[in-house]
Amino acid sequence: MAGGVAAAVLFASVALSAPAEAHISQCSSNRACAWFDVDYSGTFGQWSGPTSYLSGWNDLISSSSNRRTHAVGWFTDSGYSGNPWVQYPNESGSYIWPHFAADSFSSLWFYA
Ligand SMILES: [Ca+2]
Repeated sequence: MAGGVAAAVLFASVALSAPAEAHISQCSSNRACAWFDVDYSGTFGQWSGPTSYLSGWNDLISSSSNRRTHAVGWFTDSGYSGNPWVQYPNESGSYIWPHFAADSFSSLWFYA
């Protein structure tokens, strides 16, 4: 009986972790995506082309994902300047201070 309880608890903890993982699936193919919070949570947005100023998103992004077939570059300043953070196809990540990418992206480039 004790083994059955332990198995039930383990199953419950796995089920609880699923929703956080599911958020990354918000990102559609051929898009670059971002979230206000780490671990692909909070306000979600996605882009299908280069964006010289991430209006409404400037210095607010804490995680991002690239579901294109080519790289994207997130830049810490507008107009594709400042420090670049390149993500190759199907790469994702969360950024926490003092990582330079934390709450710093201002523009987004789509590499060919
Ligand atoms: Ca910035």
